[in-house]
Amino acid sequence: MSRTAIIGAGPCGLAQLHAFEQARLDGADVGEVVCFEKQSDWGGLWNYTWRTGLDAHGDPVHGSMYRYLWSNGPKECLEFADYPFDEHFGGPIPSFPPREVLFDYIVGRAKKSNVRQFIHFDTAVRDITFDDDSQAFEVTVESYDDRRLRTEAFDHVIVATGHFSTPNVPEYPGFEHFPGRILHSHDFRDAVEFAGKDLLILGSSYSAEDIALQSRKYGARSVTISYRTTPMGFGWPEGISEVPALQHLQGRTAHFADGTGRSVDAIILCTGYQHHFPFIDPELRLSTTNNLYPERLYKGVVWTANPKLMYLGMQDQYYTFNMFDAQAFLARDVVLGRVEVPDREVMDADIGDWRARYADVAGVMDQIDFQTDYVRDLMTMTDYPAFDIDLVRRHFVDWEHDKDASITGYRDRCFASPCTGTVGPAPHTTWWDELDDSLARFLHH
Ligand code: FAD
Ligand code: NA7
Repeated sequence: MSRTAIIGAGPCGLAQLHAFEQARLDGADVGEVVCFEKQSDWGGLWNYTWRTGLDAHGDPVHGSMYRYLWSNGPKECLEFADYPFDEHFGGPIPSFPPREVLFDYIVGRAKKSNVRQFIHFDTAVRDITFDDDSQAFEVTVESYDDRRLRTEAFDHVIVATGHFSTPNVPEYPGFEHFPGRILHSHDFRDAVEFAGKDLLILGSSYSAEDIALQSRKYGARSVTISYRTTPMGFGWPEGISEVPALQHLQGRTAHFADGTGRSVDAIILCTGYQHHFPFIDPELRLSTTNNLYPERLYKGVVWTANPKLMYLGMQDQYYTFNMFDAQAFLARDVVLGRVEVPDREVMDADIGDWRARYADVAGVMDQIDFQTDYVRDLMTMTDYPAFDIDLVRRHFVDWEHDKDASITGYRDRCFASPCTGTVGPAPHTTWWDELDDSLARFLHH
């Protein structure tokens, strides 16, 4: 019997288990599918943890999500094509739910497809190698229960461990003498900690934008955002401003490239993450920056040097859950032999074509079109149910315009489902005024 290992039970790993289960229900022989998850529950980043640093077992904490995190894109852009929001919540809900609501949705489909039985929780994958003689992978895992290592053979391995967990932590002159807290966004948990403080944030992407906004929303006295390359340029609310690159610190005072300086109490490094997979043999290990089309992955999924190895969700992400689904259906069909992987040269040429197009991508609208076409391409390869992807593309474009119009108001907008057409109602309280991020408050106010 063929054996497939899935590493991680976050949105990607759960999408993979779901994809196999759909095939099994249709009568396919999917062999044995085993998922290893180092945390004690599923949901990946959406499974909130208060912990930072090391987990209870001495491993790095996976979670990077924080309190008061509302979806930063319309939920309609990530809807599972085969499990609409209407089905899960029994009626329309607003377009920008908080984390707990999206966690509930992700887990809802996983419960419906009854995949928990395939997951070994509290089990960390420590090593993955490929044995040329047996043409199988050797996967070494450690169970936290007894701390024993065991090695099992698998015909296919699907890596779904995410890439927003290992922080990229730069150092600037003066950090070592700064008389306040310096942390990476990976370790940020509760904005209330910074109430009344003057905060410096480094970075100009999603984490910088969101952590700046919510720090101010929950009471920071001022937030200064320092960009390295390009400012975000939103119409920031009073108390938030953008300045050029940090040069150095002198005591509490941060000095910037335009010659200005600010006294700050704490520094949050929203400087992104590393694709870091120390548990994979270097020969099999994806090494890439955070971009929309990593090298060496055919269709963004199949490891060209050994197509029995696949990676999910390794791209930078506009699309999330529905893209993960489309990838998982492809990975499943490669395992089942329903999709034939072409020769290495053909795969390399295909990757070359995508990356050549990516080199010409300029700006967010091009990026949205690029990833839309990528997902569209994936969907031609499997029977993942159709959804109105042109509508999703338009939603992303509108969302970008909404953010430019009001960075504090874009989460109050309403979008139509690409699966059911249902339009999300306006939230009962505008996002800027809403402090309670609980599911109960969001759904049952
Ligand atoms: P993850 O969610 O990271 O899950 C990976 C799983 O693999 C984890 O459960 C982990 O414990 C497990 N794992 C890792 N290593 C091992 C190992 N060695 N052995 C066993 N198990 C292992 N997306 C959106 O659509 N909307 C948002 O609003 C949004 N906000 C975000 C906010 C933050 C702060 C971050 C960091 C990301 C956000 N994202 C958002 C993007 C997010 O990447 C995806 O939504 C999604 O969580 C990715 O799923 P994944 O399964 O690839 O990875
Ligand atoms: P991103 O999107 O990878 O962005 C990383 C940011 O960090 C980006 O603005 C970089 O600036 C900046 N950066 C990187 N290194 C440095 C140094 N040394 N100094 C200053 N600035 C630096 O990561 P995010 O955490 O924002 O987002 C990741 C996910 O989390 C995303 O999916 C969200 O949904 C939540 P650059 O433009 O390269 O100059």
